[in-house]
Amino acid sequence: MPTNVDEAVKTDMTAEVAEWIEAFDEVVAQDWEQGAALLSALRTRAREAGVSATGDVTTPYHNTIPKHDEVPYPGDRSLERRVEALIRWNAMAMVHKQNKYDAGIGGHISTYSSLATLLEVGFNHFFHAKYPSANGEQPGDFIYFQGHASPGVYARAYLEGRFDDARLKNFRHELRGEPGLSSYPHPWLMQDFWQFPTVSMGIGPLNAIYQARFMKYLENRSLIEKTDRKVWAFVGDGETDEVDTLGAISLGSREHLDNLIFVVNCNLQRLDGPVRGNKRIIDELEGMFRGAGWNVIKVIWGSDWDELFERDHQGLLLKRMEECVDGDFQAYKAKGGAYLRQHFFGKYPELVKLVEDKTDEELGKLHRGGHDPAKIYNAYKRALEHKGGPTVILAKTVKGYGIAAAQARNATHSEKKLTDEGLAAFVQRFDIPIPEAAAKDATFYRPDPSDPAIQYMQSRRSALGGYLPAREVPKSTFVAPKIDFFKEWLGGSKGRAVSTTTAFVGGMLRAMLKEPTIGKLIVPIVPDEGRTFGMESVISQVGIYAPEGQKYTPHDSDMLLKYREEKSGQILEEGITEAGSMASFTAAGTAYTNYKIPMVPFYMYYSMFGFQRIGDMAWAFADSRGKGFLMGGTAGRTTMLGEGLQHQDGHSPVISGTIPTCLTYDPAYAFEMAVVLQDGLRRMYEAGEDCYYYITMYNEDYAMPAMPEGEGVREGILRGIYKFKAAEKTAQVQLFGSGPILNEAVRAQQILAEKYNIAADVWSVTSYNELRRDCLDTERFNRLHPSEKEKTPYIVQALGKAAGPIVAASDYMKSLPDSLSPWLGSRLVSLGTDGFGRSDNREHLRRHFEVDAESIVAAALSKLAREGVVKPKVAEKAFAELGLNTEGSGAAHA
Ligand SMILES: Cc1ncc(C[n+]2csc(CCOP(=O)(O)OP(=O)(O)O)c2C)c(N)n1
Ligand SMILES: [Mg+2]
Repeated sequence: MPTNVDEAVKTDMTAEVAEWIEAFDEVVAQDWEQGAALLSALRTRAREAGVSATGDVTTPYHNTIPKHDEVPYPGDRSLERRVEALIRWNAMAMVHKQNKYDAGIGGHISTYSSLATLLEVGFNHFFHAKYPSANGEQPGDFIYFQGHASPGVYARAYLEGRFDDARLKNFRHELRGEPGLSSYPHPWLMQDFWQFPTVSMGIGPLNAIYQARFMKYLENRSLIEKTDRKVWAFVGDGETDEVDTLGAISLGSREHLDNLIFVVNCNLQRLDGPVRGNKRIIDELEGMFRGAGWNVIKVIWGSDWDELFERDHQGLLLKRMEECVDGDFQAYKAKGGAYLRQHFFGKYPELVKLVEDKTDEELGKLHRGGHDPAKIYNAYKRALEHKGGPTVILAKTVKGYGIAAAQARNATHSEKKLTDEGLAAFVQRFDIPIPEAAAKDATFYRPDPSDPAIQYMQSRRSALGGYLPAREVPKSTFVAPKIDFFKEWLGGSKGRAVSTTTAFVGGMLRAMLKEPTIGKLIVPIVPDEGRTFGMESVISQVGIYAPEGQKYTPHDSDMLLKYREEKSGQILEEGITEAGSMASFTAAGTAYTNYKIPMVPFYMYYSMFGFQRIGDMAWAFADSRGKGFLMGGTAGRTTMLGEGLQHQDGHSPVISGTIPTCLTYDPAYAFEMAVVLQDGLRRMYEAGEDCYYYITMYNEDYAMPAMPEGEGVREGILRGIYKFKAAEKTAQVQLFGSGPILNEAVRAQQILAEKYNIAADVWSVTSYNELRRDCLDTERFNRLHPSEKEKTPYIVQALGKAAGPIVAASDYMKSLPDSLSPWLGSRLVSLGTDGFGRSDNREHLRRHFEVDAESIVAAALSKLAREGVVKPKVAEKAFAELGLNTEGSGAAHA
């Protein structure tokens, strides 16, 4: 029966509302959890009744877990405190000492000082190095550390006996002939230690989300056993400003990643100053994560505040906290207890009274939640127990914790050294048992292994399965398919016009997916571009990974090539996120070490939205020693027609060439691609090389020739060049072509012969980057060994006696062929696609960028004219015949 609100009350709801509030207050006074339940029931009711009531995205500024719900701390608090203090000392000493003797070498003190307890509770109670399983051991938890907290992680490994004093002394000294410690987590530099590069802000959290997702993918595809393993990501509060950090959090709840835990170290500061001086970062993050469906646990206040809260019956303490912004909180920690009393408690006489029994020193030491092991333990435990989605722990900490002169100061991030007094105070503050002289010298301190604190930390680690971080690579048992496996593509397309994309996606990829031994290891990744690459058949072949299966009947269910989503689907269809796709590529491409399964990712994407968009991720992939194939589709500035300036890629191989472990190939034909794929599988997975491939794929259809017979073709493809089509008589000119532009070179060869009686050889350059690397290696050898026989770079060997100018044309910038000019000298004329793209068809685009056959012919004649082989007038006449525009400033400026 609806209750009628009478007319008087309708015009003035004040009394009615007051009654409701009073009733609610009564419930809360009895039991605040009942209050929360009542409110939630009311909300549900309102929703059922169609009343839209906006819900709060933030909860009050106090700990999510009430005191009475806490479990007692299971560890030995005093031994843990001692271990933590020793780690703090050694971490600080490491940075201090290095900067004292090598000014400017850098490092960070304050980040770890805020993070120490958050990590230590994890190391002592949560971070498993292994999980036992029926079939032997399973990999443990994955920890993404805040990169610039690395000194603390090293200091712990030192106490554990994994590093000696000499190693610590080589922090940031990696080039001294003995092992050093890298500035930040770099698997490339410390391959037995670090697993995940994190220091480029945002990359760690993004990769962690996709790592957790990939873990479930492997479980759902029955490739690994399901265990309780977790992905922990320690993130800076300033770091959350990076779009990479928060941009993918909805994936966590969408795919129910309850194996994922973020811990945001909310020390309220970043490098320059406060993260949100005028607001509270914890509120902002709570809103974002709750909105995205995460379980949010706030750890704001330490246990010593509990008693104050209990005595504060009016809720004034919470009210006062909610009046403050982070700039205030920072000042309270920077300025100490007396200031806190005056400015925080001082606002209300009741609060002044509340703390009248405490000294200023005691007030100054009131802990924040992120420095209280009991609060942290309870938060971690809840996070572990939470099912159905990811958890974020927002832990309030103090930057520069315990470093008197630097604590909570804006400049603390950049502090590298302490004064003598600062060192002495540190030793006193954390009770480090070393004499004053050793303190002033920042001498490392590691008690004897029999010391109870060391024994304790060792026993905790052995109970949790060993040390972390640790990176292990099992011996490879992978057997790459032999080249015969690809023979269909070595033989050409028998006149049928196809693109290299179709040859790969519809052909080689599908064949690899069917291959009995490696098929299941292939991970096709695509960011909403599957149809562009003709992946429909692959989708119906192996399905799209969808942890909840397909809950709907797809509209195309009665068709042969249907959209198939399933729990054990193999394709990672990422939606429109190249950064997310790259994170999946990273999880898959490092599975050989992290999960001990050599997964082989093929990430197919729009090449323009590759390196220039996610370049930092591609760099971190290399650092991670990642393996796999980046397949840059719709490649080439003139081959990708129609789409124009933002879509036409003329520079990805230039950028990929900057990554030391990335091998770039620009194949013209299917057989070249097949040779590269086969060798890539062999090198990365069978021979265990830590490298990865970037291969361009084009959408221009043409007949794929068979692989030319003859020795050296395979080697040439892999090393970067081979003669594709020799002239009928001795060539006067050499034409280099790559990708579809090789066809233009072949056509130019014909025009030159038929119209101008000039013989030209045509070479396919599959990789300028590999050729250049070989040149550089050879050049270095020759430079450093002047008395030994000079070595010849491969490009020079391959050219042999081939004479005349070299006209090199590709669908990329001229700097690509130009990179060989030191070894080709004045012979080289580069044609490329410098400048912004345009919307038009290939014919017009290639003419505009001067990479079509006619432009190649003209370049050859022009160079021959300069060399006196043909008359300049002949060249000029040819330009007119070929219809070339010789005026204007060219595509580079257009
Ligand atoms: C992409 C990127 N931009 C800038 C930096 C430089 N940098 C290193 S640490 C830091 C501040 C980090 O603040 P926060 O995330 O709050 O971590 P805290 O040290 O406070 O724990 C900055 C700007 C970086 N490492 N990566
Ligand atoms: Mg911070």
